[in-house]
Amino acid sequence: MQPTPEALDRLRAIGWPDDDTSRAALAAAQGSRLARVVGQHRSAYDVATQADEIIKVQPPLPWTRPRCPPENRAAVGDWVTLDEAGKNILAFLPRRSILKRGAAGEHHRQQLIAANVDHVLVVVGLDQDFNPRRIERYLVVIRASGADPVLVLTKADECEIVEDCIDLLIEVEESGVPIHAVNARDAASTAVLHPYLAAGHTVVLVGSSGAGKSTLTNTLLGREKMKTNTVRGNDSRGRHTTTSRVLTPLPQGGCLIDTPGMREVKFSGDEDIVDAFEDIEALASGCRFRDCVHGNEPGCAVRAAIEDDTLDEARFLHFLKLRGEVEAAVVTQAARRAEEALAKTAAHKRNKDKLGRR
Ligand SMILES: Nc1nc2c(ncn2[C@@H]2O[C@H](COP(=O)(O)OP(=O)(O)OP(=O)(O)O)[C@@H](O)[C@H]2O)c(=O)[nH]1
Ligand SMILES: [Mg+2]
Ligand SMILES: [Zn+2]
Repeated sequence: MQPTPEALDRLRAIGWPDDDTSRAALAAAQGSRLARVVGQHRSAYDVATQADEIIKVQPPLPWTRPRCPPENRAAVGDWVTLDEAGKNILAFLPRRSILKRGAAGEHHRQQLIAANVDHVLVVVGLDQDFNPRRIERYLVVIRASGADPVLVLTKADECEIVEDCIDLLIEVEESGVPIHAVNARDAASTAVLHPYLAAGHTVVLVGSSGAGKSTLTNTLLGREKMKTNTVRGNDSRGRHTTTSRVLTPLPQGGCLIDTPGMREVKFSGDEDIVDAFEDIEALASGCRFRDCVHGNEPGCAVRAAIEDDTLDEARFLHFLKLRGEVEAAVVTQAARRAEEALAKTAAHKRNKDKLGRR
């Protein structure tokens, strides 16, 4: 199945990249129609077949089983193929990128935030939401996604120390992450984000509640599609106004996924801490021992850099903390996968026994 030129135009408007990889994926897929997941409900999906046509479709049966790991089901941003009637999803196409985190409380499962995005915009308010340590946490998660991080600092219009805040993000900036300070309510100001929103491109917005994700969505879209709400005066906290992930095609040609505010950025176990702390990794290449963990080993270049003030000690301590969390997440994820494999084998055996008795 390859789209006709007219169909291709319609697919471009919902973010179809039409590159070699996606064409090959489509050629290998079964199904009669290609659609993109724009919303996900308990038992159904909203998919778009073109910018102004959204239909409700049913997932394949295995996805509805409680044991089905979230990463095996479609997420918002995924490309899916539909059956002849256009009512059921057959499968999702291989992903270009997948943003996920450790799900809160739920048996160490992963939670998929968005699939097939090119950039992840970390939206942080220049009010009491501003916290460099939390930004580092987001970057660890994003580095594992296959998409590129961009930092969007909102409420620049109400902040008198924008430059000082950006100065606190020197390591982030030096690691190549673009930083934009904007007024999310003002279209002229948010125009700096248009380069991320060209046809065939998709971005996802992540950040705490009240950071301005939906405000940004509405301004870029040019109308009030998403509900927004004021933040609490004493601590700038939002009210968890957005409750589900929504993909919206934008007039700029690209697509944007708005998400609910995150209370916690938990690791899934797929992260590689080193990717997000390139400065520390570069220093570590000068350690005497290749497997130096920068504890008490002799000849540790990282500790030497802290001594002579070329590395901020607080950043190093945060690196150690996050490294510990990622390691713990790797262990729990391995345990969960083993448990799932066991459950699968047991179910398989039960089925065989049943058949044997017949
Ligand atoms: N002055 C100013 N206010 C902003 C800006 N961005 C967002 N706000 C305000 O901040 C409040 C929260 O914005 P929302 O867009 O609802 O925040 P959100 O990130 O979508 O929050 P959740 O949906 O709860 O996750 C609203 O009152 C917005 O008007 C900005 O750049 N400048
Ligand atoms: Mg919102
Ligand atoms: Zn070392």
